[in-house]
Amino acid sequence: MTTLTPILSANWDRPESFTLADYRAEGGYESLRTALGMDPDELVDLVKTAGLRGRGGAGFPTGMKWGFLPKDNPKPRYLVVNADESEPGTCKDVPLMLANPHVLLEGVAITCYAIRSHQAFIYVRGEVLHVIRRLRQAVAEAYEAGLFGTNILGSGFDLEVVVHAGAGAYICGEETALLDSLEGYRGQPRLKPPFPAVAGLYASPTVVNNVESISSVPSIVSGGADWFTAMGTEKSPGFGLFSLSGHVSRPGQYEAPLGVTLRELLDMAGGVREGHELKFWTPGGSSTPILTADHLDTPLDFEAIGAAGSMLGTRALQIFDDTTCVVRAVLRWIEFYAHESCGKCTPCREGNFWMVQVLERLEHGRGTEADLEKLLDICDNLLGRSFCALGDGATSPVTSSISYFRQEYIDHFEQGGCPFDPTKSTVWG
Ligand code: L3W
Ligand code: SF4
Repeated sequence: MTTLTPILSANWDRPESFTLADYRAEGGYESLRTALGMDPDELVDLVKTAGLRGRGGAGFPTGMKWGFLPKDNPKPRYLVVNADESEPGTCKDVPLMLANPHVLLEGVAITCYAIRSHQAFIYVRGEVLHVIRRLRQAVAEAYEAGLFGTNILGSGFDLEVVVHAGAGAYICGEETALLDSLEGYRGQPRLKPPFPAVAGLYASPTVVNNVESISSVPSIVSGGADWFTAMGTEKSPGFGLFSLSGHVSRPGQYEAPLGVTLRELLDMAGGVREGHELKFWTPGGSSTPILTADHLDTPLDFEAIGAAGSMLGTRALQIFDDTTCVVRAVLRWIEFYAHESCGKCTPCREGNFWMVQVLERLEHGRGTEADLEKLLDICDNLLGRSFCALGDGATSPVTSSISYFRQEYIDHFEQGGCPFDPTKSTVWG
């Protein structure tokens, strides 16, 4: 494995890392200067060649998405940064924006120039007021230094950037719900197609990219496509932030090339908490099917994790040890989806509500074998029949946990209650 990381998190331990002065002292905004001297299409090609894949969960090729913007549409083009990080376990964009807001802002400027947009919005999850303040401060610094506004760095390129605070709804991380919310409407997913690239914000061509995707762009401009593809795997090139949480000795962000394994990440993080064994984990938040200790050596790239029956998602690795009741963990996740369901479509609105009722029954030892079939039946009516990915995602913990831990569900009703002592597990007590 090539070890060129850390990149995005390289300066996080410096006390002033979030300031423009500190960022520039390390060569910050030089990639923007380079980019402004290039042809915009050349930049799109560079990101395509590098093979950067969206870091928000779906892994869609970033350069290809930029290339989808119609050439003959006279409407203004927009860049919208999805900073509505809310997927359970996902906690990479917030520390990135806090510690290194300027790498995101430099990425915003380069991306806007590449896609010929003069207006960018950064849509931030409403609860993280400290991040919103930090970003607004960084944006003000960039305007003052002539990095945003008119005639950026004397190039003739103009760009306005707005930091917008959401109102705290998980569904607004779905790109079209986010656009509705940004336009001032209640955030609910739109029918796709048309994709935002064709008709997005104010029905204009819009690129929606995750914070980490955009923050990776400056290093691709300075390092080049070959440098980027030297990391990771052929189909999942580059590096990423891996967020380890739960029953791990040193939880936090670990930056590594894609294709790193959980075993290698746990080595960096001091292992599963002392005296305990790994029981199950999520590769990319609760919307990705759980995996077990059998998958410790599965490369964390889009293909290998897919072949193992899950998804790379947001690389939110939630670690659960042998003290955790899987039924209780799944119940907590489904309570979240039921709460966050926007209610637009029946399978998700009703399905998640009923899954909570059944899971509660099972967790408290009042379930039956038929309840397991009922859960799987509800999932069958959700997966592929929901309007957006929230409904699909909610089935992941249910179906995967029944597949790996069916006997544990059965133990609950055979023993008339949860066989685990909740005081022994530090996750969700
Ligand atoms: C133009 C086409 N554009 C696809 C674009 C599309 C979007 C991107 C990916 O869900 C996943 C979900 C969660 N012309 C296009 C096109 N695009 N075809 O490509 O689209 P898609 O539909 O594959 O995924 P999505 O709707 O963006 C995202 C999973 O990520 N996830 C979610 C995490 C949540 C957060 C958060 O906390 N905010 O990140 C975690 O696993 O389940 O599968 O831009 O427009 N022909
Ligand atoms: Fe709303 Fe759920 Fe339907 Fe998505 S799947 S549109 S969140 S009700």
